[in-house]
Amino acid sequence: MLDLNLRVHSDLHLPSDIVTHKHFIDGQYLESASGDVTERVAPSHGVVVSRAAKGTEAEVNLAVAAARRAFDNGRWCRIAAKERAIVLTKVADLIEQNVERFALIESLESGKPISQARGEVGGAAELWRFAASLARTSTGETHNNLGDDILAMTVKEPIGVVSIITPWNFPFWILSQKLPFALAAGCTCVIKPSEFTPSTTAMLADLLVQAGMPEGVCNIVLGHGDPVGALMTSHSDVDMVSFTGSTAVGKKVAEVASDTLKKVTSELGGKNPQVIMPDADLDAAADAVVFGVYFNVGQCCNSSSRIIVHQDIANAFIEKVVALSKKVVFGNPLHADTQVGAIVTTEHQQKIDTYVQDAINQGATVHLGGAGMHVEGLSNQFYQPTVISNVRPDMAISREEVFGPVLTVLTFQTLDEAIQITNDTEYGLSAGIWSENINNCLEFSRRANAGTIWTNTWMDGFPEVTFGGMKQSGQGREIGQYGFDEFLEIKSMVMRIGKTRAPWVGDT
Ligand code: TXE
Repeated sequence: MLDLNLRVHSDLHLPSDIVTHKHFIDGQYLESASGDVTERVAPSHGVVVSRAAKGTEAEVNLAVAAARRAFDNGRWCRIAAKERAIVLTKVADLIEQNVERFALIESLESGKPISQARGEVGGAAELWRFAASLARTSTGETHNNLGDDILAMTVKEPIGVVSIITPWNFPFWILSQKLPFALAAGCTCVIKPSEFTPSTTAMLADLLVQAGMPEGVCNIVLGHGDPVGALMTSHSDVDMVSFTGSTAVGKKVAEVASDTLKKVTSELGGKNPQVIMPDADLDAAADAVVFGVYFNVGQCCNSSSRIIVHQDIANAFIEKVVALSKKVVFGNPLHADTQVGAIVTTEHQQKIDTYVQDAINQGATVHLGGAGMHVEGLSNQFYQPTVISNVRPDMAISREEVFGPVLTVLTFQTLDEAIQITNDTEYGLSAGIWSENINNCLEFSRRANAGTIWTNTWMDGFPEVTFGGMKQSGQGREIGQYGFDEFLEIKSMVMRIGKTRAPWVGDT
């Protein structure tokens, strides 16, 4: 058995009741017409923790019709932005009042540590507040230089009905990267959480009602990608799809949506590198590498699963990373100290292990871990912190999104080479560099093909700073001003001042 820092006991009790959820459509809570439900078993504890209505096309049609009506009658998009901001700010306050309740079920459904779940739910309130501020400060442009008799302006209008489809890895956080921004813009929404983590999205419905959100503005349909997500993507009454998930499904969403030419924004996978230069603060870099790969058990689009380290310091750096990995607290998500919890499903755990075993069979060196693990009194759905070197850039483990606590180490000799390896991927979500030399940092930041570049840090994020991917990591941006603008259409208004327009049809 590995020498790991494990926690097996809970600080919190499992809830005595299974939480149940209905769809939320046009202000009403509805069972599925079929009566079907989906149960979620906590990956860490192996017991059923929630039971959610399992939607069909019937519920999607009702939800889209409600969102369409609520948009077209202007009950949300034509009120003053100040009024929308007041509702969004109230939702933020209510989220903060409900952190504990939301965090417990989020932790149980996803397997993430309770401390992290509290941070994500509480932190999401700031996204709602920031979106509220953008609602009030949105402006367009005027053109006052087109001639004495012309005044033109561009105004921004909400795009319409938005389908929001979210994954299981950060259920409430990712929802909050999208929904408040869409609502701030004046859009109405149909939301589908992952079938693995429906609870916090479903529980938001109550908070929306308490905050005074008009009926039909936000509709929540629970269920699977097929048929719920698929119809939310193809429906002709939907104007935009905002999707976070796998690159494979993201491509499908873009393809299906193209039939009606609806707008798609997507936040997909990543294979994110951190480059470690020999002059870096190696202790700080090692800590960030460990954080980058084990946070959320590596089930994170921003996971820094590829370390590109200078050859001269590679062995010493790997030793530091392995030593720190053994200190990270793995185990029971309901223990206050736990930093790394369970893997979302057994199928996903198998997928992670296949990447690792294939790499070993192809000659990779395992410095730590390399297998699933059982945590005493809990389940088998945990994976050992794993550090692997001697991988080639062409191996699947170096190129594909493993989405587990698995670090691969590649080496380089020059900054040019490090940048070439960084960009040798289909993905382009994030990248980082560690160096005390500002020129190295700036050159890397300009030449790395990724939506976010971190310098001497990893995964620092702010509601103000936009986020999204290049290449196959997605389309469009989330959060920040750019993320808000995705939910707006631009309209040009051109006006003659006085009757100065010469007639097109002459007298002859
Ligand atoms: O994602 P899916 P999965 C990556 C990661 C992971 C892999 C698979 O590599 O191992 O994806 O995860 C809905 N039309 N990421 O299978 O299937 C689905 O119900 C419309 C990266 O869970 O993409 C869920 O709500 N929607 C990622 C959402 O899409 C469909 C986060 C995501 O599920 C659909 C998660 C369809 N045809 C996984 N099929 C990130 N960017 O962080 C499914 N869905």
